[in-house]
Amino acid sequence: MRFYRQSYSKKLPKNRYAEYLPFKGSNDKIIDEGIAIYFQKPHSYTGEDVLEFQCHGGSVVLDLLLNEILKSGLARQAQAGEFTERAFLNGKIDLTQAEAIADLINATSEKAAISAINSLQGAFSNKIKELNEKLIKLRTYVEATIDFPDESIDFIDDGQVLIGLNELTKELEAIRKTANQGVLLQEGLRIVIAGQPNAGKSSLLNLLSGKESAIVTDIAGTTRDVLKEQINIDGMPLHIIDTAGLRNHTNDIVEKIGIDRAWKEIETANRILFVFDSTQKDYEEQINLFNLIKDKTNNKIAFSIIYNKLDLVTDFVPPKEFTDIASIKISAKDANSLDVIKEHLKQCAGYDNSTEGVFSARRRHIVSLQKAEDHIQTAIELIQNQSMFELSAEELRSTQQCLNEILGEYTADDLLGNIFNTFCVGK
Ligand SMILES: Nc1nc2c(ncn2[C@@H]2O[C@H](COP(=O)(O)OP(=O)(O)OP(=O)(O)O)[C@@H](O)[C@H]2O)c(=O)[nH]1
Ligand SMILES: [Mg+2]
Repeated sequence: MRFYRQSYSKKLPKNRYAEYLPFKGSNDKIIDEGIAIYFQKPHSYTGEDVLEFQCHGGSVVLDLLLNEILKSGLARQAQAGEFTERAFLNGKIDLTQAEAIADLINATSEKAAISAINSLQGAFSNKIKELNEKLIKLRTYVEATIDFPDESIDFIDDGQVLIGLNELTKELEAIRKTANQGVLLQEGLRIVIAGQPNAGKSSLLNLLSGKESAIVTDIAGTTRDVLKEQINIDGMPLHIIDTAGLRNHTNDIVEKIGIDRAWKEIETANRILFVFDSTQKDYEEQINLFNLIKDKTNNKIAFSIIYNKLDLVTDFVPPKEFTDIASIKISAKDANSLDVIKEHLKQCAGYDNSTEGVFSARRRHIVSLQKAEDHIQTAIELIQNQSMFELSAEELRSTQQCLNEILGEYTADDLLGNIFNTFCVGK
């Protein structure tokens, strides 16, 4: 900022015009030359006065310029996400749009980027705002029955309010489903491959990643450390984690550490692919291992059983203990199995191929939408069963609160802190 003032006799460039000029340091020496643009409030990203410099690339020039600016005392380095936070606080964007900016920057697939752009353009917020308006209308009728208990309110009497509330529930549900797709596109899934040594876990990782990411040998205990690969299936990001084969009887210190690490990864998985060595005659050990994983994860994580090495066995009969668990039969050595696994993972995640109308969303949105649905449902029951309008009105107030939370109205400071901390510096 300092150079700019010196070279222009302390005058700012014309509002919203790109001016080419030298950037001078405090000793009057030219550090670089480039473009300065002045955005007068409120027509800037943050809604405040902003002066932007565009200089040549390269970290040294950038550092020199930045140091001069900081030395001038006229500016300080922004916190992570501070520009976007200011834009939000100044009412330029709502919270879902602010989050969409971070999602756009972090998008790992084209579909994820498209969904973030849609949110940034208001696809998600507008839906919530529409719902909010409908809700306010319905609330008015319910509140009126409390304020004027002796009057007959037509909309209540002819059941229109209940019809409206039921419609609202359906709309909320539809938005939650689309939002779920948005979360999947942004976050993806953490998939941990687990099983006995030699079951073919690393071969599965290699098949999924399309390269020799892991060493594969017929020696049990080949993988000792955790191996991670990121892939995407039709735009859905998957974080695939290969782990050391799980067994008790090993004296190898390195392998033991690997097994400890494997357990840590298993505990934080969204889904565990339990690789089953179908060539083993006796299933008992693998069934016991599966049950151990299930117990250790408190039965909270979803499983897929991957029956592997099917190319080596004829007339394979899966253990009856696994009948109710999602499963596929593959050969990790056969490239044709790749489509089978991908289809299975998409199906398990509930991933919809089409991105028609999809918008980026966060887990906190899903939680708020679910809470809003629950409150409306209770409100409906209270009216339907006992005409308890006061309690029902309270539930509808809470519904609105949940919707407002999504847009960032009345949002707790610590939540805002969490959201903007995830941004990179300079946005
Ligand atoms: N024929 C056949 N061989 C397979 C298949 N999957 C894996 N193998 C072989 O089985 C052996 C073990 O495979 P890995 O992928 O290293 O098994 P792992 O589960 O990672 O083993 P650890 O890292 O020791 O726990 C290797 O010789 C692989 O080539 C398969 O589907 N068919
Ligand atoms: Mg391995």
